[in-house]
Amino acid sequence: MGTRNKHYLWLTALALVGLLWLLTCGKNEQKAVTVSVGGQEVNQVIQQRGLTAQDVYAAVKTYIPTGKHDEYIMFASGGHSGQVLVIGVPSMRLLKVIGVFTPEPWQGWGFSKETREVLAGGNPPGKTLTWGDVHHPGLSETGGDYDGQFLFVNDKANSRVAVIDLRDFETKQIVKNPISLSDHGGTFVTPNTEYVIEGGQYAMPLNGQYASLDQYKEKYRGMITFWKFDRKKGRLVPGQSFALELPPYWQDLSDAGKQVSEGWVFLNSFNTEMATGGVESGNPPFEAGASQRDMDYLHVINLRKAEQLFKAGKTKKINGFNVLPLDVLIKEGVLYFVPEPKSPHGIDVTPDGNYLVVSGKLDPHVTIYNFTKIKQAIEKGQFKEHDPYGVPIIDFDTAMEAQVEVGLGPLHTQFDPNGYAYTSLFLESAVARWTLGGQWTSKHGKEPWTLVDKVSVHYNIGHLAVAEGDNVHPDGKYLVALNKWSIDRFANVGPLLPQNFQLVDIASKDQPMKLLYDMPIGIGEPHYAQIIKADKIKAWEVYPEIGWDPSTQSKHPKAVQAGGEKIVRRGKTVEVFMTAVRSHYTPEHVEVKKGDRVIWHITNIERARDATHGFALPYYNFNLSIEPGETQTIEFVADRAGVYPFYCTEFCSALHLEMAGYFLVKP
Ligand code: CUK
Ligand code: CUA
Repeated sequence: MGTRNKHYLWLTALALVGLLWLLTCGKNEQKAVTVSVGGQEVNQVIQQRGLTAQDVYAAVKTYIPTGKHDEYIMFASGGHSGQVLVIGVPSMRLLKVIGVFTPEPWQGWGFSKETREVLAGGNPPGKTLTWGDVHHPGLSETGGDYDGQFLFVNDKANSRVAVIDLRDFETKQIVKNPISLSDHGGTFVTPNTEYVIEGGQYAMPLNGQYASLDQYKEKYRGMITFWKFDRKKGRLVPGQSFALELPPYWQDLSDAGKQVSEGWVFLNSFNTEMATGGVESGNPPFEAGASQRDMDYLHVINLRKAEQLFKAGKTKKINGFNVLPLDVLIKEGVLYFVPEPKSPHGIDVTPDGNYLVVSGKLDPHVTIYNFTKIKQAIEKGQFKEHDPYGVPIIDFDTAMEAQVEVGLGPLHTQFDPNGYAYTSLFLESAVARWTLGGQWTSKHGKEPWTLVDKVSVHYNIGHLAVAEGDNVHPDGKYLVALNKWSIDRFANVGPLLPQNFQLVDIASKDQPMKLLYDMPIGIGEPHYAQIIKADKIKAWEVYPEIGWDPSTQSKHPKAVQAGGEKIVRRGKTVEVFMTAVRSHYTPEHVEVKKGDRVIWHITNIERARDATHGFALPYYNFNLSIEPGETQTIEFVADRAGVYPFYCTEFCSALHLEMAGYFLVKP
């Protein structure tokens, strides 16, 4: 260790001494203090562990003492696990994994009748899907800021959208997009969550029929879907939702306009070459074929106008879903293009709504478009040319406000309250901090549109998330880099490595960004995350009343109170009304005949926080998690005679092992 470092170490140690003195001694008692805990001096620990001043700073910034809570909650995509990860920030402690597209036994997700029905809502006709590829969690917003009520996520693999209610952190609805098998530009919400946006990705015939790749330009199409959200019911309403038919470019990320651009939606694209691949037949592979042109198209969509046209009946039905045809979009002035350079990826609207930041994966710049200029060009009908389908194209130089050279492989951008933008640099494994122009310039007195700082991350960052960093009022303070590779960051766990979420300190507007913490993610491939102030979430501690059905957020018709338990036989159907409380089920014996249909409701009649009971039934493949107040149902045919001990899977009390019973099936 160099003298300089030693010097810092001493300064930090002194600061710690001061801090501990303040904490332990109060204001008036002037006792002599040695900074020691349990007989060991803090300095010694620092020295023994070989920590630098920076390490100590990072530790002190992120450590949350036992019993204390994080300031922020991060909702991260669980990638192809199909789930959502809930993480405390700045501690980076995993708080929960929410079952969404994939059955999850600990939560009983996809085992009870109620949760199976939610999962089945996302099945295409005739198929049962048991996984999803979660890309973009989108929190519900009011006035362009997160309101803590709902979370939406998309499944890129099958074009589905799920709704999670943040009163109990459970998935309430999954909808299957009827006209597509692949999405990406979702989920993002309009500033008051009137619509949840699901943009498509890989073009295909929207009616789901076969068409050969020779007919790509005529028969294949892209799409963007606007799912109407009924906040009171907490559900997407398919009948009030509609899609736009788009040219068969591969649409990518999207974002909703806000403030000045509210009512507009932006969507970028790649493969405007309309390459169809086929490397095995001597064609250029997609990666080359889709990157030939210098420019792709930013799609500028007038959502208000599209909504009017939908309400005026200008849609046609494809697979029973409302779709505004491409020719209508062009004729009525719903869709415009602006060229975007070099395989664009992210599109992010600045907090004031006036600038659109687009990254080019193969361009070291971010390009900033000015919405007001785009709107003026549209109003004046200033179009340089049209694409092969007739969509008007606004001139690049007319729409462009600035370009900032940020580094290699820029992907996604978020914002803080100090007038900075943060862009992830995939190829460079770094985060770039740069100054926003416009109304933001005045706040920091620096030149607008310039790079000011960079921090290395490890490695190959995809998205980044700043606390409330895509809101009208960003919070800043922390940034999480969602890194795709971790290589040497953690103990070797074999060839499949965890990914790495890295926490970065961005609190000071004058100091450089500082890396604080590494969190290995051993599930899925997380793409995007959003970070919300923890106090905005008003989750229940227990369900509001005994006999609650979370799938409807109301009283379950088959719930019973203590004393109301019964077994009712009707012909070959046996219906069980059971309660669970520490430490027994009532009844403890359930006997049926082979071939009976069994409908079995279990109500947890506890009111104590955390008094969850499980319910495992062997052979028949059930596990439930029944939280305090909850009622859950299993339904099956007792198709094999025998004796099946059932038991509680949550260690709920000292006599938890005794919380069991026998299910007997008579031959
Ligand atoms: S995408 Cu993964 S790094 Cu699906 Cu938002 Cu850009
Ligand atoms: Cu109930 Cu263990």
